[in-house]
Amino acid sequence: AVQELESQFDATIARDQRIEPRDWMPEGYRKTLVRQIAQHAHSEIIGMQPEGEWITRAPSLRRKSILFAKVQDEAGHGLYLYSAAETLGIDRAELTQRLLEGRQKYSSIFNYPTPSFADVGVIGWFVDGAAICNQVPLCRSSYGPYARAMVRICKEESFHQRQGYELLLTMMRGTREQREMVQDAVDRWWWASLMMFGPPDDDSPNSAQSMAWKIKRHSNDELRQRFVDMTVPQAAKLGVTLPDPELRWNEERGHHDYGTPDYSELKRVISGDGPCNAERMERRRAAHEEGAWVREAASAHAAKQAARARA
Ligand code: FAQ
Repeated sequence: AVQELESQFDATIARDQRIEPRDWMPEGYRKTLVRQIAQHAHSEIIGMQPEGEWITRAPSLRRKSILFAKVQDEAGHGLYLYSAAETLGIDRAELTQRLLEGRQKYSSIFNYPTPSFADVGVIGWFVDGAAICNQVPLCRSSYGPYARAMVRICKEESFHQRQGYELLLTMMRGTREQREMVQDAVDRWWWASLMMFGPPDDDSPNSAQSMAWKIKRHSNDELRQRFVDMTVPQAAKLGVTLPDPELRWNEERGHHDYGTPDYSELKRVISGDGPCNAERMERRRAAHEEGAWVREAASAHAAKQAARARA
């Protein structure tokens, strides 16, 4: 019987149809999805911190309200993603627990500091730009609830990317000091942004199976290349230099060649030893503890409602 279910599952994947929560799925498929969706959700929530630090210090009311809206969207993305994970039979409380115990990861990129306001612009341009490259194909991911969550998230990410780029265009039209702030932020975020796409293909243990299951649609290196090709003309238009002496157009390949990111740094940051890992986790833990009373009140309220409905 399991064999029959398995061949039905394989046929659904082969036809490019969606797997839905009620469908039978191999345990490995479920596990991989929980791992990837949870990591994605945690990234959105922890990803509120680096830019969030600038909300009280934004240079104008307009910039403050834009930043507020963006960071709030990230909270929303985290919630859609936790909901998508819940359809796989695991709840958000458990996923949060796993994050806090260091058993689940979040994106390496959110472990870097944001010392200047130009970082807000560069995060929008690079980090949201990379997120779009990675997530647009995930709208066609084989698991229905994940793919559908991605559609809405991508629309919002593209607004985020534009707000970052527009902020940088404004700064580049400003003083020499402002232009230097932008270039400095670009220099600090470029390589870390390339590493968001994960290890290179020959060192990516999960890629082959995830691609066979059509959870992932492209390899890490393919998406990284797409991001480089998309970003180079944007950098030229903005008037900044990307900090890679090997970066050049390759006519034959029809792509830009680029240097190799320091993947030992990626490994270090993923394993907890990046510039802000401890700070990010401490803040996340404190927010969770400070929110305990809200969760208790909501559960007590729900229990009361349920008791009333029974009476
Ligand atoms: N950071 O075998 P692979 C955002 C781990 S965007 C940390 O290649 P896979 C929006 C990987 O989990 C950021 N860990 O793995 C935003 C695996 O470890 P495991 C979030 C990384 O899954 C913008 C191991 O290394 N986006 O939040 C990283 O096939 C601005 C081996 O790697 C997503 O999560 C990394 N960079 O491919 C918010 C997108 N790279 O689990 C706020 C969905 C790899 O076996 C502000 N995720 N690892 O212990 C994916 O597409 C994939 O999971 C990849 C990794 C591509 C990230």
